[in-house]
Amino acid sequence: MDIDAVKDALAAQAIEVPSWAYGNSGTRFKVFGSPGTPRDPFEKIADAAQVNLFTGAAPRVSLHIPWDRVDDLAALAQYARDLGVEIGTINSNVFQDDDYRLGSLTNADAAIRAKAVAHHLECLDVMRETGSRDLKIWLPDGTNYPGQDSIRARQDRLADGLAEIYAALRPDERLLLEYKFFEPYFYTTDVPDWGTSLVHCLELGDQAMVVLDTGHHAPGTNIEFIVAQLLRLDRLGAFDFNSRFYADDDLIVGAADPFQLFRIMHEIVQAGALDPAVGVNFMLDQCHNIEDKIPGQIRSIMNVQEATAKALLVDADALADAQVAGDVLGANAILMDAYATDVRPLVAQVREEKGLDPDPMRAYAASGYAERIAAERVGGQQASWGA
Ligand code: PSV
Ligand code: MN
Ligand code: MN
Repeated sequence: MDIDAVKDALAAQAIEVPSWAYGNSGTRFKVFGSPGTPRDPFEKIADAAQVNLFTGAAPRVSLHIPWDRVDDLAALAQYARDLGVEIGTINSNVFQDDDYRLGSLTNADAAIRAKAVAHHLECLDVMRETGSRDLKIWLPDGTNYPGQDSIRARQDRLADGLAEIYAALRPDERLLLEYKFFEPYFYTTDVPDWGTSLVHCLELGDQAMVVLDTGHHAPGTNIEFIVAQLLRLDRLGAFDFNSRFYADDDLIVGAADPFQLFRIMHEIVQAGALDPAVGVNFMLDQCHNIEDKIPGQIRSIMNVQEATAKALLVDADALADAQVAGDVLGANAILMDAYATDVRPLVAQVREEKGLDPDPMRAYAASGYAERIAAERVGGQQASWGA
């Protein structure tokens, strides 16, 4: 085992954080406020920059439009750079406008479809003003009742709308299409699974990639299989990492099922897809309803790092030999040995070698930042958690 190579891979790992994780969020039952909550997108970026400051592994922040729309986007991007981070993926939002009650790109009304396309073109403008490469599309579109609309016609409208958006991409830009099996509609969803997303991406072209949100599958789904398949086809554009126990829970990644996260990262490592050149953008898509948000994000980054470290420790040669030899239990033991390794000292050492505190949770708590923002910021913004 080349431990230096493992450490180099860990030191280079980057995980993008979502601006909306720093706002207050909740369920339809209650949104709990928290002291120091950001009042505008600049303050969300400032909080995200703290996560990068203490982990050294969160150099980009995803924006959600229109939640993060500001008059001077170039100033927002510059502000981010001044704090040591960059603007990452731009997420469109067609889930909070009354016009989209019966769908956005899939709506039977051509005027509403055109409005949804125009919103995505506006997001492309945001990308160009902020230096972002990726447009991430998650559509709430679906139906509640059998017969409500034609399943097939909606797919055709979707294909047309996506093609219009795709045609506006520059050669270095990507369209990332996220799927989710249900909610906010409960009978059909227009992009419910990776197969549907992939079919549309294949039709669009090489710049269209699938987004895998770990919370968007039915219980028991083998997510690492999907990862392996999409990597094989060069169509895994990004992850939205989070944890689910029941549905789209958006809990801290690695909290519910750290073994699943390890299995996912094992597929990534095996495919060499930690390398940014492969094009997989590792993002968090989480909200912190009852826990403190910045520590919640720091813990999330640490969980991804630990799962990655374990995946990097898998003895790939021995595993391949055992697999070829048909050594069922031997192969399984090699994987489980890596998973059972306590990698926390190794990850802490990587941090120290980067000049960081080995314990980012403790270092952040000791920094006084939480107390400072609680005193300075009054009337924090409520993240619009509509999906
Ligand atoms: C939808 O549930 C989703 O996962 C999409 O990524 C949205 O952009 C995000 O949540 C925020 O609502
Ligand atoms: Mn998501
Ligand atoms: Mn979601």
